[in-house]
Amino acid sequence: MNRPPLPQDLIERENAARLAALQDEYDSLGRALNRRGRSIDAVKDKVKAFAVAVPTWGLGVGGTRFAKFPIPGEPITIHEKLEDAAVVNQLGRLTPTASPHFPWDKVDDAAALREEAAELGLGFDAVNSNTFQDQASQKLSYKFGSLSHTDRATREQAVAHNIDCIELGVALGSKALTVWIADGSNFAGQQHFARALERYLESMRAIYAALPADWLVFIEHKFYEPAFYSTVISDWGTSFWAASQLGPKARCLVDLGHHAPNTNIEMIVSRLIQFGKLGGFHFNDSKYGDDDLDAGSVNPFQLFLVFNELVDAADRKALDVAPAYMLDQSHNVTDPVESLMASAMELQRRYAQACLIDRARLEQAQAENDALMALDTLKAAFNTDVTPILGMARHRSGGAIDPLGVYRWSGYRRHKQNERPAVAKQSAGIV
Ligand code: RM4
Ligand code: MN
Ligand code: MN
Repeated sequence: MNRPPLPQDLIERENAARLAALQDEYDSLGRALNRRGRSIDAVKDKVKAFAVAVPTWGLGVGGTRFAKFPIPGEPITIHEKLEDAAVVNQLGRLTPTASPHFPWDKVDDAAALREEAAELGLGFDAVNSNTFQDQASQKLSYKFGSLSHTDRATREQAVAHNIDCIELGVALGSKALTVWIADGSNFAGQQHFARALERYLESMRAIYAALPADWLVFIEHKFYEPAFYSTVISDWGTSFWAASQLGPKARCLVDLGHHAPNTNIEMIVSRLIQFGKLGGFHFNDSKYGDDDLDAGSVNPFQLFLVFNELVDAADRKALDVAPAYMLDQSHNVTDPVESLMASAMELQRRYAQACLIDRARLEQAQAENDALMALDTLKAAFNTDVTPILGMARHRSGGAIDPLGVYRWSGYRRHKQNERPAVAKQSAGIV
């Protein structure tokens, strides 16, 4: 980090005031874990290596389809967004990459953007294409679909955009493309389900053929919205089928908000691991639909259960590639920097707890059909307060023991008000 956005000595000063208490709590938890046969340092080292990408679009204030309420000092350009992403990473030390969205983040000189990010201590994760909106310069409309459109020329335009994204991603140092399409229908009979999916696959074959050798493509499913009757890539089954047809570089991406309420998402994760097709995640939380709320803010136990599957699979060496972790949230009522820091730490917390699960005890309970003991084993880990482990991991990585406190104390957002023009327009929309 050659150009840290916050003075590092501010972090060190704040840490110095908190270190003795942290060490005391860490040692106490260490003794408790020791009695359970676990080494706190081993868990801390795992936690220290944990990383998740922030979405560039999540750094701006989000909105609903009714309104958006901008905040003073909000980042508008990709340069400002990277600066804010660097704050998230400097304090939390677990979000070293940003996942860009094109054409929103498009710049003329991608190599220069890569350097700019590197100066801030950031790299780039998967690039995201956008064929769910029409751009000013665009010839053909996506109103009735993109990669699965009935019109060949429209499909070709959408394919070309995805290939552009790959090229930009190569210049940025990314290694994956995430494709989410809004294609679908709003009325029964509007679309021939099978033909639409065939057209999608044909388009995806062209995109797949343009992938560099060391790249992956992530297929993101979503069961509704903005198409409210049917979507072309509606669920993990369809995503799995498409990824299987395409080949080994195609994987399924699970956005936690893209399922019907009460869906057993952790089981979907297990299935995709078992079938060798899990590519990555868009973490967020939801109560009703694709709410894009902060990860773990509604259902932290579900998040823990997802990490249970991931840790279990890693222990069994059942993952051929490490799944890509990304946040995909819309921050409508909070400061995005705060939400992203808190969400990333929430993931790290559930991961740490999943590392604490007594797997031998769980396996024995399962073998003996001891349902209560099985749940108790999970709950013993879930109920462990791992805050000192997270704090120590951050401190050892140069981050803040109390990231939220230091961020507020730094007055970062206030300073940015003077540098960044106020957002005049109160437009509705996701970003
Ligand atoms: C979609 C989906 C995509 C994201 C857009 C902004 O619902 O989650 O991943 O790129 O929203
Ligand atoms: Mn998503
Ligand atoms: Mn979504």
